[in-house]
Amino acid sequence: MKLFWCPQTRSQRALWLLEEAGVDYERVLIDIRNPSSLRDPDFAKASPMGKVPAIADGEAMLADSAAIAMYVADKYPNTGLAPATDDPARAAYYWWMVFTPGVIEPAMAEKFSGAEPNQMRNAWGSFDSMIATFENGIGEGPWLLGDKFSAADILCGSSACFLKQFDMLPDSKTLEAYAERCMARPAYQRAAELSAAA
Ligand SMILES: N[C@@H](CCC(=O)N[C@@H](CS)C(=O)NCC(=O)O)C(=O)O
Repeated sequence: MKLFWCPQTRSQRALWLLEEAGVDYERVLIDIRNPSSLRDPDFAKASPMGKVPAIADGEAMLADSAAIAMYVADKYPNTGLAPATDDPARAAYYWWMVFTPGVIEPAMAEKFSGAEPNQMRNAWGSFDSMIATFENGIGEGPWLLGDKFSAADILCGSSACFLKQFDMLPDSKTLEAYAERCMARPAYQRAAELSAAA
């Protein structure tokens, strides 16, 4: 499996995911600021919008960190990164797998741009409702599915880390502690080291 990635971007999530999964993969550096990098033919096929991360796994090619996380977690069930399809925890897992692209990121963009929130109109609710829902979801934790770490923690955990990094994390012991738990994971640290060394 090839991972098309660029350090200090959302592709950090895919790197963390593959390090957690412990599967063989090859990293292909894509400099998103250099147009010639975007011409890699496999990357162009895997990522129609020219965005990282993307993967090429034989004939299977796809982009988007959430889609990649679903693909890898289901392809390698032994990694335990997704509850089995007949496990009732799969329901909460689906919800949290789409929470980052569907709610956290648009709410962050709204907040960042200074746009007026409109809870009823906007599919992501508002930044404040996103934070309240996220905190509630972690609850006693340690992970979104309770004791079981899953790919949903890679997506939402990296978002908690981004919120912290961009100084957008409100005064929340729950989210702060969750971000710390994520960053303490050996696979997270390996991914951070790979990124720093690139
Ligand atoms: N929803 C996508 C977003 C990916 C994304 O926006 N990646 C940015 C880097 S953080 C990118 O590749 N930007 C380059 C560009 O759009 O040209 C995901 O989560 O993977």
